[in-house]
Amino acid sequence: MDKPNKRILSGVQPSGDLHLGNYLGAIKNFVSLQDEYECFFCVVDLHAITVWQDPATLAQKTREVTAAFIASGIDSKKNTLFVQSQVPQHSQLAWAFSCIARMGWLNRMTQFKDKAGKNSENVSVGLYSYPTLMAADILIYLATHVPVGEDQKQHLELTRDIAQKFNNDFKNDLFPIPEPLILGEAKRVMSLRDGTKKMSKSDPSDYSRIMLSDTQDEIIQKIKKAKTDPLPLPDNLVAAKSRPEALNLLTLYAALSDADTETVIRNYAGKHFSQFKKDLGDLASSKLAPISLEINKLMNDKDFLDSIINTGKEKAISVAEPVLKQVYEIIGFLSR
Ligand code: AQP
Repeated sequence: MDKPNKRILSGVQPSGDLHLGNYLGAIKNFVSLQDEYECFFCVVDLHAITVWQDPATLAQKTREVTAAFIASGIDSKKNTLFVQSQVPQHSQLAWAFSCIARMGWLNRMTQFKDKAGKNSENVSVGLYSYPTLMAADILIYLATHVPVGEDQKQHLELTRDIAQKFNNDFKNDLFPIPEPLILGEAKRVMSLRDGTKKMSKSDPSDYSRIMLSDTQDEIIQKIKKAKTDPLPLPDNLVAAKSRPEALNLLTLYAALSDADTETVIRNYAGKHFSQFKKDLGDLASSKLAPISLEINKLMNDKDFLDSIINTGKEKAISVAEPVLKQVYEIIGFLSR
């Protein structure tokens, strides 16, 4: 089997409205990688059901994430765009990996602790074992690189551990040890209501996040109302780092304008938040408006979206199936 040396896999959950963190931490970076890498981008609906999803909404959100990929500039012809549950090899490999991963490894996952909180007896088994499915998502394509936001770094380390243990246990070198690609200025976009909390789909406050579906006015209003402190803007990065809300907004400005955060800090040093928020609101709304418009257009053409999803499924299966076959042989399952 030919081993790729520059192949990417990454995914986004259809678990709610996509927000600026998903865009700047993931989708925008996917766009910049498509010329250099062979890319597989998936809508990870199997991950989404680790928490309750309304069936009708799930189908709609699955198409919406696909539309967001395309609207943000991902070329559906050049890359493989697909829906995770349509490629059964992910789940099949995930089972094998759940027998490779150790309980102690999963017990260390901070995202599970954050998401389960005090409710850990009552959350789904899937929420706990999710990182083994993520490892399968990546390794079923022998992906060498994984673009993720900083929040997913620990899960990728677990993927590397699983790949290594599989290779060692079965004395082979099938799986690459994938590298994270943590790109862009906005590696961890924080909530607009609390600069110490990640911007997230599941935050109960709509004002904590900017959604790709927000109107220009909503974006401007949300930035205007974003939590800040009473001081003028900081004049250096060290000072900004001790003010999480200020740093978050400055980082957003940098990421949206393709500048670095230190340049933005220099340009706004000592100025008032009112002027800066106006500029950031205008910038964010002008960057996101064309994407939101295109998503709406694509969502009105279900047949087109479904044809892309269908082509992606065929392409994904043609790569995943031979890898699964080899895994089964290595493990010692009878050939099918
Ligand atoms: N706040 C963020 N900053 C930077 N990157 C982020 N990502 C998510 N939030 C941020 C990146 O977006 C990609 C897709 O994420 P996901 O939707 O699959 O899962 P998630 O990280 O669990 O996203 P949410 O919004 O926090 O969802 P909920 O609230 O449902 O858990 C990933 O590459 C992620 O790093």
